[in-house]
Amino acid sequence: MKQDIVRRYRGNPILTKSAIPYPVETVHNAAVVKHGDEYIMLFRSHLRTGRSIIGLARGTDGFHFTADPEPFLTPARDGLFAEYEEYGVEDPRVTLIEGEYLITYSAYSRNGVRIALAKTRDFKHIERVSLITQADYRNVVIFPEKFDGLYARLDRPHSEISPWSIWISYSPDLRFWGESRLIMRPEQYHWDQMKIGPGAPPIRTDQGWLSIYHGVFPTMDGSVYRLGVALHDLQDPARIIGVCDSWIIQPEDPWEVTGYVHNVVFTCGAVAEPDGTVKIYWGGADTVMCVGEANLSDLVALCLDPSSARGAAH
Ligand code: BMA
Repeated sequence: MKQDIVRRYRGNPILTKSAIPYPVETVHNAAVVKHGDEYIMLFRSHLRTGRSIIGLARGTDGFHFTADPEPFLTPARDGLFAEYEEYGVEDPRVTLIEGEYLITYSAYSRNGVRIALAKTRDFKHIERVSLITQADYRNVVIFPEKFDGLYARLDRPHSEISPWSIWISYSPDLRFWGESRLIMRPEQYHWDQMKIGPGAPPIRTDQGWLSIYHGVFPTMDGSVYRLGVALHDLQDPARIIGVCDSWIIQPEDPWEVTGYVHNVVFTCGAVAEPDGTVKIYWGGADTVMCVGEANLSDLVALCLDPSSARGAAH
């Protein structure tokens, strides 16, 4: 039998609400990074109000995690951030750049959803920096390197005219972002036809930046969230070199098929290991956290090989 491109960890799900020392209903859509000897996981949890907070769990092997006694990030209580986080904080992504971990997360309020940026060096002290989008944006992932002196991010604005697509934007200082362009759109009558969005922060490989993104397909039984891969040019990340035509993982395990939202695998983080593998973390059915492993070179090949790639520039 042909081996799956993403090898699910046999111990999935790796983190569930029963392991969290404060009351939560879900543990999902987590960012994961290596910090010193530890893997740090920032996960989203629904409270019984239906609003979300962000917790922290840590471990040493990337598979076993223990949650800290208190949540990591809850809605701000005063100032500008309070105004925009009133309905909760969701789906964190973390990028290490120049010694600082940049955390982007969705801030929900009566004004809509926008993206906030916070930073930390040690996952103890966290500083909110700026609200870096207007309303109707989600899924901001920052590249771990600058391009011609500018920070770069992939993002996903909402539109009533165009299917929701992946855009790129640049910034000199992480506060002011511009030069925005649409760089990848959903494909008609295809697993990602309804909308796509950035997932894990891009990973540098010799052949390009590997982006693991999500794509959504509408069915008579609701939407199905799956993950795909695309490769961006190393010097010019706005240039897509190749996209795998197929998804790399779809909801199959019972905790991915059934849960708070059925049929969802959704990633906010992946960790590239020195041995050429990558640990991909995903939320199952917006309820639990899962992990799987893949070879980076296999994912790159899927984007580039004529037998599996969709081709250049969508
Ligand atoms: C998206 C976001 C994600 C969620 C997914 C599936 O729109 O809300 O946080 O995992 O839907 O419900």
